[in-house]
Parts: sequence; structure tokens; C-alpha cells
Amino acid sequence: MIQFGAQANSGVPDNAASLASGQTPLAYFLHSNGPATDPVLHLGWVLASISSLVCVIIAIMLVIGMFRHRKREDPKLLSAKGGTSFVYVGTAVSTVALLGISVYMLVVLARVADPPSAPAVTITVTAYDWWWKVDYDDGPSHFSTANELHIPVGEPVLVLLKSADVIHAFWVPDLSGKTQAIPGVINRQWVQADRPGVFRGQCTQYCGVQHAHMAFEVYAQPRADFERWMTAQRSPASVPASAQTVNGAKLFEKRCAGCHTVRGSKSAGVQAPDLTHVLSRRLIAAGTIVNSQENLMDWVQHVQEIKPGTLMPDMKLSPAEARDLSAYLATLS
Ligand code: HEC
Ligand SMILES: [Cu+2]
Repeated sequence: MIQFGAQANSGVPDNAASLASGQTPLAYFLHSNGPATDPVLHLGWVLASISSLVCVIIAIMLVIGMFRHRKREDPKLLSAKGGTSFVYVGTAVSTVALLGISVYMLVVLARVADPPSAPAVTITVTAYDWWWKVDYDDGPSHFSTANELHIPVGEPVLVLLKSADVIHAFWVPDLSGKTQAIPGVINRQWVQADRPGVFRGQCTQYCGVQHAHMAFEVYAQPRADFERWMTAQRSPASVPASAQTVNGAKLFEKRCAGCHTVRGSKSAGVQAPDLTHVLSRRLIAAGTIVNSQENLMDWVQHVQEIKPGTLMPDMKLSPAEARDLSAYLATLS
């Protein structure tokens, strides 16, 4: 059966293994690895410190008040006069503090609203129940992948966010703020990574039964590696050569092409992840399982056990069909 959280396959940055599927993305929400999240993280710490300080001051005053009043029964203490100056000072201090915090928050908002310079890459991300379509480039060099964003390290990247069905939200705690993907609207969110690595993202707007299994990964790579990845993804799938892969391709056209595309073949479905280079992905089904030859076939035949309710049906295959299809999928690297 499926191995949840198994080790990564090859060709991915170093810390990929430590981010094996199944690990909670929210464990990273107090980390920042880029300029789109640094100011927000600092703001969070400043607000948390101020709130803690206020709690401590109130607690101390409460304790002092309790003991002072208990000792003396001086009617003057209870008169309004002694308290009013304190109320004035208290109001003035909190007004100044709250105004200061508001200004600081507006400054932070302005700093994270737009990238500091023109984006180096623009990626269109479309949220589906329950996976992410990721489109690079317009025109002839266009290609599409799923649940995986690759970006060059140290460069601002613009993400245009769309939704194909309901409202979802895009969030990579390490790299970006949270932005909703709304049907009929194109929202903008920028991401930038200061160091190479794999950063987990997650849908953060409840969108139906498999919302929890709607994760993705951002691969921040040095420019040269990023370019290599782009070039590999742009190429169409290799043409099946052996009898078995030819049979597998035919089966794919018959059973899978209504939903899936493999560029370079006749399969051109648009309702599901593009499978042209499915083997190049570390995880499948929006972070649900690790990608491997065995898991792929397990997925195809037992989808509804692995991700119940998802919009792909269990595919009933004879053992011979499964072998042919598996051989064909193995060519989609
Ligand atoms: C009715 C439409 C439909 C059909 C038919 C279909 N699929 Fe899918 N498939 C989907 C959808 C939708 C997803 C995304 C599921 C998710 O992640 O929740 C998916 C996901 C996948 C994935 C995971 C891709 C990734 O990167 O996460 C693979 C592999 C896959 N399908 C293979 C197949 C194969 C092989 C066939 C034919 C035997 C097939 N599918 C038939 C709709 C379909
Ligand atoms: Cu969701």
C-alpha cells in the first residue's frame, strides 16, 4: 500500500527530505525566508511583545490594588479624584501606542503589497478542488504542471491567482502572505526566497472535503537549475517506443485523456493535472503521497481510498492493462 511520508526521489534540493509529505506546514509559520514575509513576522513579534507587556502591567496593578485597598479603609482612596489623572494618563499612553501600531501596520502592508522590483518570473496558479494548476509562460513556450512551483532564488516572482470552482487561499508561510483565489477574479501575490530550498504551501480557505490535502511545494533554485527545469518542462513527452508503452499510451488516450493532457500525444484533457512530466514531481495528489512508480499505479486504481471524494474515479484495470499503463507512465519523466 501507499507509504505516507517516505523519502523523496532524486533531483530535488537538499532539504526536500526533511519536508516529506505529511509534515504539518503550519510548523513553519514562525519562520521567514524572504522579503514578502520578513516584515510581517517582525510585526507579529512586536505585537505579541506589546500585548504581553500590557498583560503583565495590568496584572501587577491588579495585585497592588488588591493589597493597598485591603490594608486601609481610607474613604479618600475611593473618591473619583485620585483615579481621574490615572485614567487620563492611561488613555493618552494607549492612544499613542495604538496610533503607533496602526502606522507600523500600514507601513508593513505597503512593504509587502508589491515586490521591490519588476518580477523576474510570472506564474499563473489556478486552484481546483483539490489541487493547484501551475502555468508558466504564454504562447508557444507555455507549459503546465501541478502542485509545484519552481522559482529562482533571490528574485521576486509574481503569482497570478485564479480559481476554477470555489474560493481557495494560497499560502506559503515561509515566503508569502495569504491570498484568496476567487472565481472570476485574478488576485496577485508575490513570493521571493532568500535561500534555496523546498517550502511547503497549503490551501487555507476551507473548500470542501479534501481541503486538508490541497498542499503544494515551492522549489527555490539557483538561476541555472531553474532554467534547466524550465527547459525540461517545456519539451513534449517522448514518443512511446516499445510495444508495451504503445499499448499503455492507447489505454491512456481511451481512459485518461478526457481529463488529463500529455503534450506531444493526442491526450488533451483540461480538467486534471497535466501529466507530460508527472515523474519529475516529488509528490502527487497535492502533497498527499510521494511520487513513485508503485504509488502512481496505486493512486490510479485506488484513488478513492487514498483521497476520498476527489474528482478522479478509481480506474478499474486488468493486470495486463495495469502493466502497460505503468510502463507508459514510466516514460513521462
Ligand atoms: C474524470 C477525470 C479523470 C480521469 C478520467 C482520470 N483522472 Fe487522473 N486526476 C483527475 C483529477 C481531478 C486529479 C487531481 C486529483 C487531486 O489531486 O485531488 C487527477 C490526478 C491524477 C494524478 C496525480 C497527478 C499529480 O501530479 O498530482 C495521476 C498520476 C493521474 N490522475 C493519472 C490518471 C490516469 C493514468 C488515468 C487513466 C487511467 C486518469 N488519471 C484518469 C481526474 C481524472
Ligand atoms: Cu481549501
